[in-house]
Amino acid sequence: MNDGAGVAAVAREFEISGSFVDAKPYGSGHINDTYRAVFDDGGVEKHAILQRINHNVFKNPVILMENVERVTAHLALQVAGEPDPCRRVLRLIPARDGRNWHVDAEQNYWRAYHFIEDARTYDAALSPEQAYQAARAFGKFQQQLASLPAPRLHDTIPDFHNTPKRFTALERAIEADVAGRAKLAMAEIDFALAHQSMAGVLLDAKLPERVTHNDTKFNNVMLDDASGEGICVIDLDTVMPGLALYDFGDMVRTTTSPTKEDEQDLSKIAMQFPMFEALVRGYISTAGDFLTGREKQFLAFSGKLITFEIGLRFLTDYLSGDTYFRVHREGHNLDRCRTQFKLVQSIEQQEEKMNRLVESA
Ligand code: ADP
Ligand code: GN1
Ligand code: MG
Repeated sequence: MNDGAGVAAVAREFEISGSFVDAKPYGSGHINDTYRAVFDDGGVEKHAILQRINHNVFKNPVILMENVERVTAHLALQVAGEPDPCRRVLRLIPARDGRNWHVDAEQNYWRAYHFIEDARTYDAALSPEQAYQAARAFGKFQQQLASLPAPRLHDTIPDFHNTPKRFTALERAIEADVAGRAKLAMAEIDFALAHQSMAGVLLDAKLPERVTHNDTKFNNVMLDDASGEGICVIDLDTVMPGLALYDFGDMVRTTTSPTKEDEQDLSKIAMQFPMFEALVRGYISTAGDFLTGREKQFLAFSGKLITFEIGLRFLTDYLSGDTYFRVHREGHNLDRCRTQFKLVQSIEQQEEKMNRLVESA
């Protein structure tokens, strides 16, 4: 559907100077379609990010874009005094009609961002220093958005991190077994059912609502090529009211194990303690001032819970015939579920030690 010609036509709808050269799929996200577009501006090569918003997942792209507009404008004010401010926040490129998005003939919603040069994302963390930088950046992001003026942001996906509801969705998928795959996932189904009791813990803990990112995968923060600093938090579709621990938990999920999320060799999956230690240090360095003692108590647990929750979601999608997450091979969502559940086990084995570290941080 989004062939080269289609993307070229979309690119021309945005206020980007120069002539369009090409656009290639970019990044490894599971939901939206992201392209890196190249333009020739009087002999100078320029880049932009073009994204088609997945409206099966984000039912209301207009309220989503309202959130993104408010969040990026607020962040821009916060970074104004810092060096190189333009690379520290996503900047929307307006469409030619003045709005910050474009709707194509097939009712797809598109947006464009200025390209952040000389920085990149990684699908897995290469060192504790990278983990530290990512956690510092996500903590700073939460701290900067603590002063976002009212009104409350829209919930772009209601109950996004409601683990008990995710659990119920899995139970329904097991029952329906529409793709006839339950027999291929018995061990994973058993694991999920045996861990049900942890699902409601964070919701029951009466923790403060904050503005959170909600998708703090390690590859949603850009690290500066020269300094290694976590320079810009990206992928803002799920920024909405949430718990700070959803964000910390997803950092643990995506940063502490040495492989990508879809690794098939499960012997490689483990929670590496030095990575966790770096995450705690990085996160506390920027979020420490506003986090309550009670939130801190759940830092290690949140890693286990969010890893479990995303595992539930991968398993649910596998059983439902892969309708939500983009897949690239047979059994892809089952592979992803397996890495999550293996990591949950690894966290369980080290949880006491992780809690001791948090207490002393
Ligand atoms: P997805 O929903 O597909 O994960 P992202 O917004 O995370 O979408 O973008 C996908 C990838 O594109 C990112 O991992 C990052 O490498 C790159 N990217 C996104 N925004 C920018 C930007 N403004 N400048 C440079 N690269 C970007
Ligand atoms: C999706 O869009 P992407 O790839 O950053 C998903 C997250 C999951 C993640 C698992 C809107 O994130 O919630 O944690 O995949 N995003 C949405 O890799 O569902
Ligand atoms: Mg992303």
